Amino acid sequence: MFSTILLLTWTSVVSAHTGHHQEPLSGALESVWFNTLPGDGGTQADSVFSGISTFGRLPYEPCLQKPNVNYDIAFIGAPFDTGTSYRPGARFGPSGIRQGSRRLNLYGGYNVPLAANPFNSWATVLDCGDIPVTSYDNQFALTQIEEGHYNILSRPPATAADEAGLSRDGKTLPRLITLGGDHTITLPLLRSINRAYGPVTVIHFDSHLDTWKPKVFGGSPSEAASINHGTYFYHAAMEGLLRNDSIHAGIRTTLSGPSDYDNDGYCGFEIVEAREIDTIGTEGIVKRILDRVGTDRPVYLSIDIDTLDPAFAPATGTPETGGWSTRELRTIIRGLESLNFIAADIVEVAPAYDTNAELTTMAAADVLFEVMSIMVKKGPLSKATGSKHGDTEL
Ligand SMILES: *[C@@H]1O[C@H](CO)[C@@H](O)[C@H](O)[C@H]1NC(C)=O
Ligand SMILES: [Mn+2]
Repeated sequence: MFSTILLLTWTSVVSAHTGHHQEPLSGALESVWFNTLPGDGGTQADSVFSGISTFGRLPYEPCLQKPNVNYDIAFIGAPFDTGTSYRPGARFGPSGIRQGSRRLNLYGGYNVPLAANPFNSWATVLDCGDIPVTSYDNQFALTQIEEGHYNILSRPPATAADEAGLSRDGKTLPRLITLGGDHTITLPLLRSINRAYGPVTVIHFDSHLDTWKPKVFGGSPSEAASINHGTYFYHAAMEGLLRNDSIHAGIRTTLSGPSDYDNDGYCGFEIVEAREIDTIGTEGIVKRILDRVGTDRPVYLSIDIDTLDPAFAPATGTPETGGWSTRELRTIIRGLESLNFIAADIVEVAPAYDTNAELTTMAAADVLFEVMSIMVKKGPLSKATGSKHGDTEL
């Protein structure tokens, strides 16, 4: 078999060089370099372990440089980590998650429990690369992230929906999934979302509250310092970006004192503790979230990888023991498929602390596989809105 291919190749090269005939180059050579062997990555010219990484080996477009590129779901990186309190390194999160996601669609990417294939559906899904982010000026970096995200958010989606009506001005928009970055990035992401949708309900998976007042978390020597990965939700609440029906899940952090929980409620959150899973199980956690968040409104999903126990995701900024397994978090996310997720992020993946087996980046990629699957399953966004158009349209 191999010798036949080599012989054909050699023959073609010789023919081309000697000029005996004009065209056989493409056919014979392409059969060698164009890799279509089953399990080797399907339609692409390189194997699942070779080539340049994009999320799930999705097509890459530098969307910020190409205003006419359209998509239904876009992955976008925000490599920012200068808002961290403990271990830095999440600026390498986007590239690490892409590396950990290579094998997602090795055999096609069909999601068995959800009975959906997010790689082969109605949706155009792209990797838009990273938003340029300075590491020298946090305030400017947050502006870069907001404007970059809003540019990619505010285009018409690739797949026209039957009826518009979800965003503030009646437009239908694509869904964005942002790869962080430390959790500070969620503030500029919510500012961008607010420009399109107004205040949104947030489902926040994390071991930490992240609603701390600046004076509690990091002090406030300056306005720039007051915005960090433990305070961004406090700022988001004060700026009116959150609806007062948001929810955290996976919480198990120590506190400055019980008043942290009062402040958290004021900021608009209810709390599901990580340890509740011991008594109510994954089904109970899903029910707690669904009871809080109705199916009729736009929901933003923010996932800190430290929701997972460090046994499953050690490579993160502020690890906390006593967390959920990757299986449990994936099950809980699949349980939320009835909700209208307009956008999502995954943050605090700091690959430098990972195991050689890339446990954390793999976990982040697989969690996002569930997120993109439920987004695809829900259909185009305007059809997915409950209150105006009704779930029956699905
Ligand atoms: C949000 O709702 C909670 C009770 O559900 C309330 O205690 C809190 O004050 C509210 N926050 C704001 C900003 O209105
Ligand atoms: Mn956290």
